[in-house]
Amino acid sequence: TFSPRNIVVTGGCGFIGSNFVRWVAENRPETHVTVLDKLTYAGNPENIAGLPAERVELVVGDICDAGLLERVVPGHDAVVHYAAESHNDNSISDPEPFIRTNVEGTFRLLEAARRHGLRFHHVSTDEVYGDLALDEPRRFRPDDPYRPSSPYSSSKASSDMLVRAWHRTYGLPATISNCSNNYGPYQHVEKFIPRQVTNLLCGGRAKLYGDGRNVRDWIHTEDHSRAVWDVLTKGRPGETYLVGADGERSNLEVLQAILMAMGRDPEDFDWVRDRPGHDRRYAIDPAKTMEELGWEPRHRDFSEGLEDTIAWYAEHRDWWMPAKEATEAKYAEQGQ
Ligand code: NAD
Ligand code: TDX
Repeated sequence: TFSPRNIVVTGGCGFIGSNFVRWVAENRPETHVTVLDKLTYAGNPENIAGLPAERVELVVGDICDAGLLERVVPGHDAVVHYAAESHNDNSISDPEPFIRTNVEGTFRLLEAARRHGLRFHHVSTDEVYGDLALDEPRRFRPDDPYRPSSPYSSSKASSDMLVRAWHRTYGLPATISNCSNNYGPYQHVEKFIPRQVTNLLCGGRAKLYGDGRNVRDWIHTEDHSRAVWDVLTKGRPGETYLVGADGERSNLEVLQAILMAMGRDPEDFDWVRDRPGHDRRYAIDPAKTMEELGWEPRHRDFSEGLEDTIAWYAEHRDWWMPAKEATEAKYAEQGQ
């Protein structure tokens, strides 16, 4: 196994990256983390506030900045790459930053890792495989063909392909994980679960796209953090590992679970305009990751995880309030 002592975590002030940084600080105290984050609208230094300063350092900057990477990367033994533009709806209204950060940014990081001999772990998404029909008796597997649908997922697919090529051509010791939909604390209010929970906490209404039958495969972000650590330390370079927790649920089911957990009428929500090109269903077969790395999810009770998440948002109004108004104004413009 690989025992990294100094890692760069890109996007470590975002939702999933900050959960990973807090997991490492708590569970792997021998590992120093340098967070490299541009602090876009989605990045918030409060997400990693209060961690021991001798173990976690924040560098504010852009992964597309090759000069900055030359200063930050040397002296580290691995990059764990979370930084991305991550929201499908944003990628439909303005795709350009997705190409820049997700494609060009990954290219710059790969080059820096190659020059300075770092191991590279690339955090990606199940959306690169496209979507499944609701009744298809099949889940995504690592060797499935790439069939991305949106500007977001096609930019992530592009970045995965760069990583595969840098491994094959230059021998860069790189791994990729493709995870399903995460939920948990510190997720931006633009995303499905936090949006509904905070709408209700603000006295607004929940908003469901299309016919509500689209299926997402939910995993608690802490289970994702452990999986990324396992792939980084035990995964085989050149390999792709799928991360999922048997969490398939329709959006309507999730929304009604939120409404009921918050003491509302489960029919009391708005049907809104569908997302263009909306993927129907995602589903992960995590067998390889479980068998090869011994990883398994610990948060197996979705309704418990959801209730904890709702409680977190109820207790952290100061964290999400500043982003709420602008996020909803943008949705209102799009009829969503
Ligand atoms: P997020 O939008 O919450 O966070 C992204 C972070 O990256 C922010 O802190 C932002 O400031 C930073 N960032 C953006 N552009 C940057 C740049 N050019 N340079 C440096 N930092 C930059 O995203 P998230 O939901 O936490 O997702 C993190 C990663 O996990 C992404 O790569 C995403 O594709 C992947 N992923 C997400 C999910 C999910 O359910 N959210 C599932 C699977 C994979
Ligand atoms: O208000 C809403 N109403 C609604 O019905 C929102 C914001 C979303 N939805 C639907 C769209 C999707 O079917 O809920 C589902 C989940 O939506 P998002 O939270 O936007 O997630 P998704 O598009 O599935 O992508 C997420 O998982 C994979 C992350 O945002 C990606 O970064 C990750 O790669």
